[in-house]
Amino acid sequence: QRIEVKYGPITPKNRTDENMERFRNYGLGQFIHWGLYAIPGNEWEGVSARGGAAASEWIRSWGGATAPKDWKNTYDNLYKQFNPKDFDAKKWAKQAKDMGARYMIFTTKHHDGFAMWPTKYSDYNISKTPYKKDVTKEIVDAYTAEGIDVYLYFSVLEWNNPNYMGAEPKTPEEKEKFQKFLDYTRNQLLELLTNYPQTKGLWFDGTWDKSWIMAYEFTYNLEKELRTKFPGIIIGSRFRNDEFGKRHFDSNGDILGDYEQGWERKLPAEFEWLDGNTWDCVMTVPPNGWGYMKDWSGLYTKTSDDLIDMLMHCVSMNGNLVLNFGPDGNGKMHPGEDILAKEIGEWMKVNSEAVYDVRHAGLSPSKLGYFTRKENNLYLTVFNRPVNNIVRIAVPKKSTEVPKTAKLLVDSKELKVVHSDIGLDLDQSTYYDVVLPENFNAKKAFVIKMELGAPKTAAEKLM
Ligand code: H79
Repeated sequence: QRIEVKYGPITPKNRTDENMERFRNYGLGQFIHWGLYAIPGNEWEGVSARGGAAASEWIRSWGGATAPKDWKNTYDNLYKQFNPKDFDAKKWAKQAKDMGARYMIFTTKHHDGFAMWPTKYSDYNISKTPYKKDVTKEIVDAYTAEGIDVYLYFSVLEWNNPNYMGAEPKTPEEKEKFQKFLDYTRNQLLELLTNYPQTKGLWFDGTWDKSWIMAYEFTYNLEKELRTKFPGIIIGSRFRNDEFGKRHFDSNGDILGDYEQGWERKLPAEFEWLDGNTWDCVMTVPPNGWGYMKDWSGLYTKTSDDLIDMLMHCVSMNGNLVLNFGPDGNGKMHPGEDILAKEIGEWMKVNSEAVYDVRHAGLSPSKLGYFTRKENNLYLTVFNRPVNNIVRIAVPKKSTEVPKTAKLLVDSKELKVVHSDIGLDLDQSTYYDVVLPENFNAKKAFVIKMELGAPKTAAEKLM
């Protein structure tokens, strides 16, 4: 039973315009968390502040055992040291391109409130650093030149803004202050989209406080204004809530915005959970650190195998994987990130056909890996190679399309496909066996590309 929602969705659940189709086709993206937190890199005076237990970009909030007494003040003055001598946006963009990323998200302003662009609306911005130059512009231009679509990350909440409060503003003074903060937020967003017209969309964060939740009328109008002034802009579900305080989805369960932003360091176990919504998953390399961490020792950092598995998990369910990088205070990626970018890029060079422009295949999940589909091509990215090197594909008995041919993306050699109707009536399936080459011994996940066609032999026909 639906209820009346006044501040519900502004755009339809699944926009079909070109921008949204592009979003659904990206497959792989890159997140970049870069800000003042890159300078400490999760440490104070060379001592790891809190190991891997807390996110490095939150160091201003949690301080840690080795923090100086007045660490918040120390932090708020870090901008005087921001002078990234190794920063080369073109190098980052080239690396992202070689990795296979088709979009990127850049932290224009994280919770510390520091603007990585020369905003007119606050002095706490990049132009006041020794570096002075507009890093956001350098990044937007360099990535756009590589053909990588740019999205801007924007934290609404700010830890050190005197006009910001987390609680609901109650007194007239509080209301006036918070209204100033709302106007400031609006100004900054309009400024960003005006300064960087190549921007394809916004990735919002820090919108969970009561003050913002209660500003539903303001945020509703702001979303409308952004869409009117910047047609085609893509806005995630973390931006706002309805008048009943429901975030991401309104009180009727309808998505607020163009893509679901709930998949932060987590993945849906089942396709059905997504309810047909567009989505992306943003993922860290360390367990939970988005900004630069000098010291990765003692932490499990994801391998390229882990990340490729997550990538295929996402795209097999119509989502994108956005892999986070946290460059250091000088503008260099972590050496571990350089290695991952290279390994993923090498894998993508061979296998990106199974990643780009694909959709959920509609088959039962395979224990061997992930299915993706594009037109009449079915891809199985195999992570669990069968001991007998026979890859068994289950197809519904009533299916009007079955695998006709198969090859490996790695060498394009034709593989034998055998209809093996083993007589097991497990789930109304019949089976097709793809026979891998003798002594096949891949050390990485590999992709089998199958062409689908109508079943033709008697045995293949409906039973
Ligand atoms: O930028 C990265 C993180 O710093 C940021 N999002 C990614 C992309 C992030 N900020 N916070 N979090 C992630 C998790 C926040 C959790 C909490 Fe809360 C905020 C716990 C209490 C306040 C939100 C509101 C979750 C529970 C209540």
